[in-house]
Amino acid sequence: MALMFLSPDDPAEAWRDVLLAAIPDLDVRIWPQVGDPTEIDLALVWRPPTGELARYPNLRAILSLGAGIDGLLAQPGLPDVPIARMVDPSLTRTMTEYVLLAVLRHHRQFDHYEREQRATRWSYAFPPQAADRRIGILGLGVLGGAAAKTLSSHGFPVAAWSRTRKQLAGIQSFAGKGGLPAFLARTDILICLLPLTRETAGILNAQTFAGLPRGAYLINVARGAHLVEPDLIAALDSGQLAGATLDVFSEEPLPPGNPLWGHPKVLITPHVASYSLPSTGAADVVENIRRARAGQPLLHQVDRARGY
Ligand code: NDP
Ligand code: OXD
Repeated sequence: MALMFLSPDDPAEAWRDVLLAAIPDLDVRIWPQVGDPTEIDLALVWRPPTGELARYPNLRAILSLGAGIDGLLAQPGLPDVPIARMVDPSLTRTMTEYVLLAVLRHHRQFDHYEREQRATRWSYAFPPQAADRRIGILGLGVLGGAAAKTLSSHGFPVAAWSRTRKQLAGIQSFAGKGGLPAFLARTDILICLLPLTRETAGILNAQTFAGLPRGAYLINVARGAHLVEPDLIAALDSGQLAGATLDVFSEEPLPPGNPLWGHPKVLITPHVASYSLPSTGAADVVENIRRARAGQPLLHQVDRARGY
């Protein structure tokens, strides 16, 4: 049996080499050179072409190269086999770096100074204290949890909203639909690190923005479909939101005509907030290859009914 590697974005040869270093007799086939589809029992994938996974009748498991598996679950004909998502120290570290950078850029008013420089204006603004800037993170999983701890260690009051209540030292926990209004009301910088599911799609909308204090800031690093773009533009233009850092979009690449590109209060990055590396991500993938072939539950196995 063989493992198929399929990703338009990840380094195929580097992944093959780290997997072979751990399992020398692993048969790794890099898509589209996969040979006989009936010989493929494992798929290590990111953004497969629509319907592609339905071509492999003997799949035992799908190992995602991404942490978010919403795209996989939306695939037509997706085989009914266990799916594991990516959990990788590099993915977590780079997400934490991105979130910290985006928070500090707004907190220390670099977004304001970037605009002022373009207008050739020397405009001193009194620097705020971290203790006075309340951070709120939607999603307190692997990535939200790491970001919460780092931001808290920088002196920001941090709260997080999740499906189930959490106990994390120094982090205020809010849970469920009922906990959302109080969480939003105490949040000056809102960071979205939720998985995209039926429950969370469109959560960054006019009602959510209205629940934040006036002048709050948004950082969306989860999925584009969490955000209702016209509601964001209206909130920015009315002053309800002071600005936004956006890494993910409903349509990627973001089309040239999208009004977000030219909005003076928006910083856009091209879905680069975090990335996994073969050197650090391989350990759990190797363990999952072993588990899948032994018929054992996978590490980081997705609950399909929950959607993450
Ligand atoms: P996890 O599965 O570890 O964490 C998800 C968190 O969201 C959990 O705390 C969960 O609550 C919470 N959650 C899920 N559904 C709801 C809901 N309906 N209401 C409230 N809370 C909810 O995911 P990760 O932290 O690993 O990743 C989060 C997302 O980040 C990914 O799904 C992906 O979309 C995105 N991502 C973006 C990247 C980028 O480069 N921009 C890179 C990597 C990931 P509970 O703990 O109670 O289950
Ligand atoms: C992921 C991503 O989910 O890159 O890993 O968005």
